[in-house]
Amino acid sequence: MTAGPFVADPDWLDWDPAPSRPTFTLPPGAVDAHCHVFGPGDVFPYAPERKYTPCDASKDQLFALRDLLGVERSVIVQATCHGADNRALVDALQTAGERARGIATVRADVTDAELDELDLAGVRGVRFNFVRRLVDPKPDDHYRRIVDRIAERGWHVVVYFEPADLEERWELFTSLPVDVVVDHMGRPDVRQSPDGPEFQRFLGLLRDHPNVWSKVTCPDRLTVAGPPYDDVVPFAARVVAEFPDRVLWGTDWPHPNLKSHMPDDGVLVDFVPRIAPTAQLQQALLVDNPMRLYW
Ligand code: 0GY
Repeated sequence: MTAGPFVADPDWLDWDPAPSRPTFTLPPGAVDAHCHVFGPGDVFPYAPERKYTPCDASKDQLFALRDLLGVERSVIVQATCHGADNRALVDALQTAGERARGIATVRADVTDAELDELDLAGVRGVRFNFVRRLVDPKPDDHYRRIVDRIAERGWHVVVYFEPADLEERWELFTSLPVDVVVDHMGRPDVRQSPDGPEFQRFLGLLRDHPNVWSKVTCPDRLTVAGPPYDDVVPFAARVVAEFPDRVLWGTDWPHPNLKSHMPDDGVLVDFVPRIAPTAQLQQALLVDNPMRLYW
């Protein structure tokens, strides 16, 4: 797929244009709490500082998937390929109205007027990304300055990191005076045991800090075995069981930077009852938790 004036990276895997209809029926009001829009590049250019060039994935294509899967609302997360230029995100939020909320990326010198505009569009937080293949992480102070700006608005922070970053940035992550949502369970190495030190450190973060939440997303990114992601189930099910009121689910459409395979979004919906096996857990994960945090 081309991306307007941009050409996607040579090894780029395009999102699945014909996902299967899931077997599992999402409850009324279900929220996809982690998805993105890319461009289209001819309308919303990709950022000069980006580390990858994706194929386009427009708001209309996102909303079509939402409807196919039986999702009611979306939380659209600013992707690093757009840097701190939130125009594509804001445009998608304005189109979706009450059916979407957003997570933006801002610089430390963002103005109050810019934050007001983002808030009005439906942005409810900022994302701090520590994954080196996506961004050049900054000193803790940079993130603290931004948190000082957004805390008073009632916004929260979404963090994307890998296990080594958790140890390195523990002091930062555990001292933020807002809710902190961790992307993709902090990317555990699923070849290790969920009872091993790496994942126990992550569980300890949630145990000891009631303001920390986790997305139980991206089995497709974490798996070694491949679909239907049996090897990720013990990790995600553990988090859902222990922290039923602080977990979020999402598709991660359009699935940037995957290398082994492109997931079928219907299969990602069918993953839900395997990690949240009761109607009560599903209601919390899919509806009550994201509604509390974002609406
Ligand atoms: C994700 C994961 C990835 C990319 C980004 O903002 C991004 O570019 O988050 C990744 O490559 O692991 O959550 O979409």
